[in-house]
Amino acid sequence: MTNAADFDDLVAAARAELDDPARTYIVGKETSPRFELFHAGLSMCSQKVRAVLAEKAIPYTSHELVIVASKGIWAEDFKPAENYRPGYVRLRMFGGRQLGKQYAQAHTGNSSVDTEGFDPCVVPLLVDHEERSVVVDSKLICDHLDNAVAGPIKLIPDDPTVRAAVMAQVDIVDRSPHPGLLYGFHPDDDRRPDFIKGVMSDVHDVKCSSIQRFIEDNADDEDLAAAYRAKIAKERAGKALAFDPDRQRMVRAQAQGIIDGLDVQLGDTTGPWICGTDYTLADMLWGISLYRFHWLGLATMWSSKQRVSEYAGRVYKRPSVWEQVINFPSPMPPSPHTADVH
Ligand SMILES: N[C@@H](CCC(=O)N[C@@H](CS)C(=O)NCC(=O)O)C(=O)O
Repeated sequence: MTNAADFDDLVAAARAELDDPARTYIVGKETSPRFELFHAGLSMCSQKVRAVLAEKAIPYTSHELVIVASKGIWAEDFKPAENYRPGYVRLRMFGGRQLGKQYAQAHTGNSSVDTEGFDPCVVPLLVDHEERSVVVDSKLICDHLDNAVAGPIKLIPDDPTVRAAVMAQVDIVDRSPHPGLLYGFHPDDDRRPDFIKGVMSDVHDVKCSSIQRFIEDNADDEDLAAAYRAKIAKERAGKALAFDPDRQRMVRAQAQGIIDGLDVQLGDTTGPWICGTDYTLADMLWGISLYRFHWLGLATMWSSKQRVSEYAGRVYKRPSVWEQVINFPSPMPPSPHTADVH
């Protein structure tokens, strides 16, 4: 698409489908910001982007989406998740063309575009009105924002050696099995907050039936239907992973391996941050990742690792992480496991 009016129409169509105008607001002092973010309070990938925007003091239009079907939790009537609506998915498909990736259809437990492919039905999504572009993956959005706006801090250093070290850590977090842990029913040690266990018991089926309805309602749009069909395949694979005891044990072991690796890396750094004396995107993403593990009851993975424990304390306290993740106004549902984070 090259036509400016078409671009604006595509963005407007995604906006028009959102249920509640109160969940759209401007962050910062500008009346017509360059950036527009479709995101969700509890989404880890959205948390990464919000923290970058906050760290760099970038104004933006914020659309907070409800990414779980309502079923009487968010509203009286059934409402399909807002990230499945056709206008939003078309906007993602437009942004996704730049990735040159197949749609994700399997599920290994992580949601990295690099290893899993492109999911056309998720948040976050960034619109850059100056470049008239749409960026659809949190790692790419963080990079895009860091390059586009100088701001008070450069989160991805220019020096090629340091940059490579930072991006290696970013990739570890990007490929961590957070969805596998959030959605997964561990057979012996399911520590997730009760609210989450309840939501996850039938979430895959609810997602698939919502999407099936959108396929039927948009039968004339084959590209859209193909995107939806891929999402259904991915969610079916996700359900198989969530309820498979052996694979859940493997996902947990993989997470423990990641924490063990972090501990080694912390032993090697000149500190106080993961790649030396400067705070970078790597520290921000580790803060968000460790807090998610913590919230899921998995701070046990570093209970005997003092370095990780102290590092977690440091990265949680960074104002961008504290305000955009831990204390965000529409927060992750409460967890008994984070009572020690204050
Ligand atoms: N690689 C993508 C993954 C995005 C993703 O999986 N988003 C999740 C929340 S963190 C989502 O929107 N899930 C809703 C769904 O699958 O229905 C990114 O980093 O942006």
